[in-house]
Amino acid sequence: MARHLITSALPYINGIKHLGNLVGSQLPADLFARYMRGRGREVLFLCATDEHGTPAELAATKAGKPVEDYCAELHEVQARIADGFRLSFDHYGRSSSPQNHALTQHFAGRLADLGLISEVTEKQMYSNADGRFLPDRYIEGTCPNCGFESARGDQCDNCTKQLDPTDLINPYSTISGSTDLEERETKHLFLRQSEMREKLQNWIDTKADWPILTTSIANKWLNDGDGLQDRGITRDLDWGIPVKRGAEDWPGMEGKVFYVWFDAPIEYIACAQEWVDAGKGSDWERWWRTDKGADDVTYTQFMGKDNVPFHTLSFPATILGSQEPWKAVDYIKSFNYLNYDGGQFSTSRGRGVFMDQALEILPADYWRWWLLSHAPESSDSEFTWENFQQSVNKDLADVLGNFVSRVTKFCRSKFGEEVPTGGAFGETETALITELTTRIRAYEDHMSSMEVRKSAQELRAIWVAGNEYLQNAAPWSVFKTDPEQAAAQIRLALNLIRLYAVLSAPFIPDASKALLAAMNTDDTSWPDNVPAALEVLKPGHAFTVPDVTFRKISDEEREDWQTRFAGKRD
Ligand code: B3M
Ligand code: ZN
Repeated sequence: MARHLITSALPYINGIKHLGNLVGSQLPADLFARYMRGRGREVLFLCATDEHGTPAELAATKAGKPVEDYCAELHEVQARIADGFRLSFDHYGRSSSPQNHALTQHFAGRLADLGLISEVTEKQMYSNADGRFLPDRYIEGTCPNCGFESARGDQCDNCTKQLDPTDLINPYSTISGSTDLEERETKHLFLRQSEMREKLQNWIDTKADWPILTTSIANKWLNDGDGLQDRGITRDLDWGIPVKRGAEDWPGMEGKVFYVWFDAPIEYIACAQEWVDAGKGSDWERWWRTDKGADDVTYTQFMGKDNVPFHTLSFPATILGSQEPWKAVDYIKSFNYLNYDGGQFSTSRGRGVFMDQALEILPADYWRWWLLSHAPESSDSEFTWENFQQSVNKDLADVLGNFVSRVTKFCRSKFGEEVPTGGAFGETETALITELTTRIRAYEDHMSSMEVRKSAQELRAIWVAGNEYLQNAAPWSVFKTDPEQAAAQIRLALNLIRLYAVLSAPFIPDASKALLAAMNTDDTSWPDNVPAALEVLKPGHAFTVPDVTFRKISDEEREDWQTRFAGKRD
């Protein structure tokens, strides 16, 4: 049976992520991992904190802490919050791990041996006021491509173009704000991506099934202007993985570190080693080496669109370039941006809801449901409090929650807290089973092709079908004339609750658990056969009426939150 290696883009260590970050990678990756496990597939789901580069250094300086301490602390914070959102990583690693140091240095040595790394003496921006070079996020200015005024030295957030600090118009230091900058010579390593252009183009051309969003970005960088550019993979920074050629020193590169985007994707592999070294797994090579069994692994990556160039070009240049039998990605699922209430989420301005705050106001399932059912797949999407309130109140409270409560309470009052005996299924039941069968097969298709919104829509339709059945069957009136038939109807409805728990688990894992507990079963078998799945809970099986599955959001709460998250987080 196919095994699934799943990775989410690695969140930067520099603070707590907002809901836009969450829905762009970690959350849909979790949905897919949970679904595949639910279908009985073997899954290795990995994520880690991305700890190097200027984002980490800048955040540590701001927090007044040594960067190692800052990273260790924020890793724990992010791991705890990920847990709060029920992100079911098999391992949550750290790109600063010894495993990643060794592997990154290995790749650099290997690529150098194969002539794919060049040493270039180049001009970099030096700040006289700060007494240092200003790589990447230490420098900002106007984007030469789109005119965006706070483009960073490594990439423009507005148009996603990868930049060099020297490309920026009107540059300034983000440390001191100084514009007293000059170009000074320094030596760096470059990955000769231009040499790899054809190999990469051929590889991308085999990916006809990838989302257009993914391949169009890759093709743009492969073919724009002069074609794929060589990329600097080292930096004049203190914090990072020291530049070495395998285990050997690299003459002339003393005191320099690898560029964060060189070592971060390598952490996808190193993370599997960490997983083994932490005693959670026994063999990482069977997931990552095609000569050690990884040939039957399907590898899927999840990320926001701004990360696509690095995953379709830079990282593949590293692993294909090494000519070693590494497992390459099979499918890249990329996302557009989630906006916040008429603007953008902004980490620097504290605009929007951050992961820790979200969990302070409502449990994870409420957020998971809204975010996934509104995932920015075909275009950017927008979070508004009205929309959030409406989806929670309708989908979760009225449709799913209400079904559970009506069925279990009615049963308790008429038949007691056990699955009633007697009666038989008739036409209405057969019709429901037919509809559910069609819908469940459609849900499976959408889930396995990672169509997140369509999956959510189908799941909701499956919940609605149960409600409509209950409405039409009306066991509360049938009971007065034909208690046997009402018993059969309620038996079916109780079984539907278990079925809903199984199908909904990837979206709302906590509610799913609570429903299974109330139904007093740990049978999570997938409904390959729907009629059989609706007879798992036998007559006489005891259950309990669960607490409120989902509560409604009031207008006062909505207004209060709207004001609270409008800006300036302290
Ligand atoms: N940390 C960028 C981001 O969080 C970056 C992803 C790395 S994936 C190897 O958006
Ligand atoms: Zn731009």
